[in-house]
Amino acid sequence: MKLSGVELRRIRLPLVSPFRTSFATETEREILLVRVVGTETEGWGECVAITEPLYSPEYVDGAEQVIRDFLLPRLPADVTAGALGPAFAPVKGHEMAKAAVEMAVLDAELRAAGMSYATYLGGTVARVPAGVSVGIMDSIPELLDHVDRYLAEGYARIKLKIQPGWDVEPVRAVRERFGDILLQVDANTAYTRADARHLAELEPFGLLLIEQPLPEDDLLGHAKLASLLTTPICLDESIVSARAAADALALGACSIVNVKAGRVGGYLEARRIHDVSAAHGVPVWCGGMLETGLGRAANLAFAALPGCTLPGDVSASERYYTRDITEPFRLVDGLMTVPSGPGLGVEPIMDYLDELTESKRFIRLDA
Ligand code: OSB
Ligand code: MG
Repeated sequence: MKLSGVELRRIRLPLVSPFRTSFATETEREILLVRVVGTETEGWGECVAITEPLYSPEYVDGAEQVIRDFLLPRLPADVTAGALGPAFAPVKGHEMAKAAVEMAVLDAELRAAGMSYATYLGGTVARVPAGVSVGIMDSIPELLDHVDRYLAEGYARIKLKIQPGWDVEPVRAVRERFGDILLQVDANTAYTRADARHLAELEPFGLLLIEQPLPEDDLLGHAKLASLLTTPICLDESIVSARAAADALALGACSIVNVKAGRVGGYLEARRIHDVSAAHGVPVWCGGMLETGLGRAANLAFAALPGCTLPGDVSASERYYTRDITEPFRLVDGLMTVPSGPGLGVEPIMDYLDELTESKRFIRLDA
């Protein structure tokens, strides 16, 4: 596939309510979109990097610069998504920047071939159950109200964001009020090895998993914690590649993997993590980064893979945005529909996208 150019577009989209984690409170998303333009086809990518480097070292301005200055000059003249791994390998890290370019190239390639993302990745189902990630709140009654509403909407599992001072009591309150629901927690690295005894206080609540309690580079700490607890440890931030996933599994640092294509350099590497986990008999699930309908479409395709045996953070558009940039994804009978059209199977609504756009530049590749 020959590309004539790439558009880098920045949009700003308010969230329906602030999303608070142990590392930040997000009230809006500043999003970098990548549009690749070929002779017969176009493709869209969404970068999951957030405004500040608080979840991982990447951030949206940095990702834009890396794409412009270091990734686009390395695009092969005849490009396929499969060729990007080797082409981008000399650039260390910056998986979110690489993933955004790959997502757009793969979309263009699959649109030209008339194949959906789900078919390409190996999805086996047309609909997937959805979980929802619930931020830290000011009070337990407020949390219970949110969880109540999400359960009424049909979400199949609830994930509570936790941090020191907001962990055992909110989990207890949700368990007591809602009984035997699928419940898990995510600490986004907020604890240390010294908190093992405290984290063990979560054991009586029958959680599906504890996600990323310790710093991302503390695989051994996670392995030690996993040997103390019966609640499974799931890793998110630590899993930056298929090799990191294989190492984490070999070490016993986790027994469940959260896969975010954006965090690992793209959907091809995400697929490899799925495969290596499946080979170990380890369940994976599709994580989320508050994506718009574009990233959501690709995540749903990933969530349709057979190894994704736990509900993912693939919630409906309205959980995040009053108005999404694509036709909204809806939760129907507790399920989200996996797009089946060519490529992502969705497109941005261009008038609305233009209204949200803060900057846009087109980089010609044939010049
Ligand atoms: O750790 O999974 C996370 C959002 C932003 C950054 C990190 C995380 C999250 C979420 C939201 O938990 C998941 C979603 O998109 O619904
Ligand atoms: Mg997480």
